[in-house]
Order: sequence, then C-alpha cells, then structure tokens
Amino acid sequence: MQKIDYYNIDELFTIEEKLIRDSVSDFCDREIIPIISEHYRNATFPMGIIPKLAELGLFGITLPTEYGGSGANYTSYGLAMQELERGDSAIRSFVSVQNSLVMYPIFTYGTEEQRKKWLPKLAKGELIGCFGLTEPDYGSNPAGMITTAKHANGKFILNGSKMWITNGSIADIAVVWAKINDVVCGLIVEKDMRGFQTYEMKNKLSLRASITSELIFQDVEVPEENILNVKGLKGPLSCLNQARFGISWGAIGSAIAVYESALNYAKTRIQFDKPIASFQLIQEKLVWMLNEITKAQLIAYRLGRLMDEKKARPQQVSLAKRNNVRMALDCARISREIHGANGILDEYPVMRHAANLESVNTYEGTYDIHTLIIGEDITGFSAFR
Ligand code: TGC
Ligand code: FAD
Repeated sequence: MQKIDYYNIDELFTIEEKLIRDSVSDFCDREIIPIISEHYRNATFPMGIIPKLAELGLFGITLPTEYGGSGANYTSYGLAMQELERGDSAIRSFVSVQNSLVMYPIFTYGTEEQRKKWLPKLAKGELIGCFGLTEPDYGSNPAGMITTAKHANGKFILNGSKMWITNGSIADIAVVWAKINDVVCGLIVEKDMRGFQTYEMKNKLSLRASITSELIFQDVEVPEENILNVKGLKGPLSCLNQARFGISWGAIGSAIAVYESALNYAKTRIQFDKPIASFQLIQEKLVWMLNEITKAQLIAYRLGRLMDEKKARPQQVSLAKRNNVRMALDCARISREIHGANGILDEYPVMRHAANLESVNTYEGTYDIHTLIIGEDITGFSAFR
C-alpha cells in the first residue's frame, strides 16, 4: 500500500509498479529501519544489505534483463527510491549511484564489450561503482573541472582529484569525468589501477550511513577500452537527470517517515490534559505536511509517466528535485518541532532525516542551481554566463 495516500494515488499505479513498491517497502521495514540508527551513529554503511538489494533487482532497475537489469519502468524506479529513502537517504544514495550514475552511463555510452564486462556484475552487487564529477574547486560549475586525461601510447594518463564522492572508497570502479583536449569525457577507472587512491571523508554530520570519499589520480594509466563514447558536459549531466528523478521520489519517502512519526507522536503525547494533536496549531502543521507530500506525489507521478514516455525535459526533472527535496526538509523541521525535546533523540527518525536532507538539498544540483535552470527555461536568460 502507498503509505500516505490522500488523493488515491495508489489507483494510478499498475500491478507491477505496486508489487515493486510493496516489496521494497517490506524490505525497508525489515532490513533498513531496524539497523539504520546504529550505522548512522557509527558512520558506517550497512554492507550486508548489498546482496539483498541486488536480489530485489534494485541495481539496473530500468536496464534490459540481458545485462542483468530488471527491465522495469521509471515509475517503478521512483517508487523503489521512495521506499528506500523512507528508511534512510544513505541507502537510496547507494542505489541511485549504482543505477543512475554508474550503470546508466555504461549502458548508454559504453561499447558492447564494456556493457558485457561491467553491467551483469554491477547488477548482482558483485561490483560497486561511484561517479566522480565534483572537484574541490568545481561543484555547481563542473564545466571548470581541472582533472585531465592525456592520450599517450594507446592509454590515457589521468591526473587530478574528485571530492564528495558517494561510495568512493568502497567502489570497485569509478566513472570519472575529465577533460581530454579541453572536452569533458568519461573514463572507467578501476580500483587497483596504479596511482589511483581514495580517502574516506570523516566527521560528516549528514548522510552518516553513506561513505563519501575523495578520489586522487596521479598519472593513472587508463586503457583506451575504458573510455565512454560521449563528449561534452551533456555526458555527466544526462546521468544527473536520471539520479535527480530518483531523488525527487526518494525525498517523498523521507517526508512520509517524518510525517508519520509526527502524527503518531501528536496523537499520543498529552499536554494540558489533551493529546497535542487536538491543538489547532499542531493540526495546521500536520495538514501542511500532508498537503505538501500530496503535491510532491502528484509531481513525481506525472514526471514518472513523462520519463516512461521519454518526454521528460531536464528542466521538469529540476523542478521535481527542487520542490520535493525542499518540501521534505521543511517537513523534517516541522516534525522535529512537533516532537518537542524528544525530536532530537535518535529513537525517532526525524533528526536523521533532517540532517540527511541537508545533503540531498545540495547534491545533484543545489536548490538554487535548479531555480536558475528553471529560471533560464522560462525567461530565456541564463544566470550562469
Ligand atoms: P550548459 O552550457 O547549460 O550545458 C552544457 C551541455 O550539456 C547539455 N545539458 C544537459 N544535457 C543533459 N541533461 C541536462 N540536465 C543538461 N543540462 C545541460 C547542454 O545542452 C549542453 O550540450 P551541448 O551539446 O550544447 O554541449 O552547461 P553549464 O556549464 O552552463 O552548466 C549548467 C549547470 C550549472 C546547470 C550544470 O553545470 C549543473 O547542473 N550544475 C550542477 C552540478 C551538479 O548537479 N553536480 C552533481 C554531481 S553528482 C552528485 O551530486 C551525486 S550525489 C549522489 C548521491 O549520493 O545520491
Ligand atoms: P558550490 O558550488 O560551491 O555552491 C555553494 C553555494 O553557492 C550553494 O548554495 C550554491 O547554490 C551557490 N551557488 C553556486 N553557484 C551559484 C550561482 N551561479 N548563482 C547562485 N548561487 C550559486 N559529487 C559527485 O560528483 N559525485 C558524488 O557521488 C557526490 N556525492 C555527494 C555526497 C554528499 C554527501 C555531498 C554533500 C555532495 C556530493 N557530491 C557528489 C557533490 C555535490 O554534487 C556538490 O556538493 C554540489 O554540486 C554543490 O557543489 P559545492 O558543494 O561545491 O557548492
């Protein structure tokens, strides 16, 4: 069942979509929620769930079965992301990266050899991938990247660094974006290649159950057969469309988690001899959350159908990511308020989601960058140049 369904959205999904959603939802309740607080406290990723995620068919959800994918549609992908992020953004992040930022570019821009070599193992969770676009000095503006690869003796010599890379130090392969003759290109870098090092970034106060790393490349020799067949920034940005789509659904999952927690708490917490849910101000907060979650669900649903019909424009994806993540962040803050002091304890999921959503609001294009992408679309003027 759709957890929060004020507008009978459940009726709009096909039987297959509902089956995928419900199996991921059960998985979240059984395998993620009971263990996630401890991983969050210890800043560890629950590695044990990787084979289980693979078994559920969550790596390569939209990719053809011949490469190990599940051959499902984008709406199913979105519903799966929603249910994973209801558990924790770290788990959705892991699955987003594997699907949208590693398997998607290899499927879309890879040779048949590359597809056969990497995709089935990534689908089984035998290999983990990461995506290196952001650099220490180039976040919102990846066009400025200074990581380069130079062609020499049938190889590309890669130099530079990437920062804030999800799964970086647990990844077997990295899809790395670097300039070759001043043009952005994609390379598959393998973890054992000489000169490639990763460092886990410690002391994060957000997404603590996700591994985030720095990647360093010092004269790494990448063979020609590891180059992806795409040139220009549209290569990485097309992958981001996929991931941003998943995030726009995932954020709804976080919002549902904090809303449900607030509603339950408000019904049982007694102050002034009454449940706090009976006070008008608390009701207004709960209604605001429900209202915003419902709007976000309708945006995500329509975007899913547009993606399935191959009609979605990147700017429409931006609107969904921008709206739904900010909505979830606002819900988390309001939910924390309703929980009073208890809201700061990790016995409740609220602060964990609130802290996670700060990262989700920033990565895959900040709230403001998406504002400017949509601003350019409707005015015709770019604020970037
Ligand atoms: P601009 O001149 O607009 O475009 C350059 C070329 O790219 C094309 N393009 C797109 N193609 C596909 N999808 C999109 N969304 C596209 N946006 C633009 C464009 O048509 C053009 O193609 P061509 O053929 O003419 O060359 O590029 P710009 O340099 O002005 O930048 C635009 C801007 C600022 C919107 C872009 O750089 C941007 O989106 N910046 C945000 C960076 C970002 O989102 N980084 C995310 C890093 S990965 C990450 O955060 C993973 S978190 C994972 C997790 O844990 O879940
Ligand atoms: P900056 O670009 O320095 O922006 C700082 C502020 O300035 C922001 O508020 C921004 O909105 C604003 N700003 C910037 N330009 C403009 C403008 N033109 N107009 C108005 N305001 C502007 N990257 C990867 O490549 N792979 C990953 O796997 C990955 N995982 C991540 C995981 C985590 C936990 C985090 C936090 C980040 C991750 N990132 C990853 C990086 C992420 O994509 C970047 O942090 C993001 O794109 C923003 O870049 P920045 O942090 O350098 O901020």
